Amino acid sequence: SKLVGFYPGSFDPVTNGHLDVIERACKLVDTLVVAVGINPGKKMPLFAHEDRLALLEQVLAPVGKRTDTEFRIVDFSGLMVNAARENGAKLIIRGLRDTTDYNYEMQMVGMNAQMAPDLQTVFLPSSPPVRHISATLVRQIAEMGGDISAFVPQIVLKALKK
Ligand code: COD
Repeated sequence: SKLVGFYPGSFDPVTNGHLDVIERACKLVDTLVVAVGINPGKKMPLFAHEDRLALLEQVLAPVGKRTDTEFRIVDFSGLMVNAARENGAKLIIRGLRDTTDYNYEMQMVGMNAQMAPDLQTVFLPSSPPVRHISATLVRQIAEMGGDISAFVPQIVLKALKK
């Protein structure tokens, strides 16, 4: 049977760090569902929800052509475990950069495991060249007029200029 992975995030905006996780997740699953959710802790979005979905579609189109993995880009509100199940996923994929991520992710994985013992979380460690990239800091730099070209795909830069 086909293995479906669920990669949830805010993707505000999609960064080269997210892309790295996606490229490597492709090697593990037959279908990768990239899911734009709502992080109740993040209150000042740079891009609207629908723009984030559109940007992901554009960024992932060339990746989809290079791999056998099928991509689905979806949005969700509510719990990630419910959204993962609704999309037929057995695996939740998360990236791991540092101990801040680790502490936060270990809490989530623990709570999610009790709510949804049918799902497993897989952590993909950051590749060194993108390990420092954070969408939160990218948002700050962009809002203050700084250059974010080293941190995000070209398409995001173009969208930001508009
Ligand atoms: N390298 C590797 N991984 C990275 C990098 C990088 N440079 N940058 C980001 N990542 C990883 C993150 O570690 C994360 O795994 C993923 O990419 C997405 O990151 P973000 O920042 O876009 O998204 P988050 O972490 O804010 O997640 C938002 C969600 C909407 C997924 C989350 O808040 C959520 O699930 N909310 C719904 C309610 C819920 O279920 N909460 C959990 C209850 S236990």
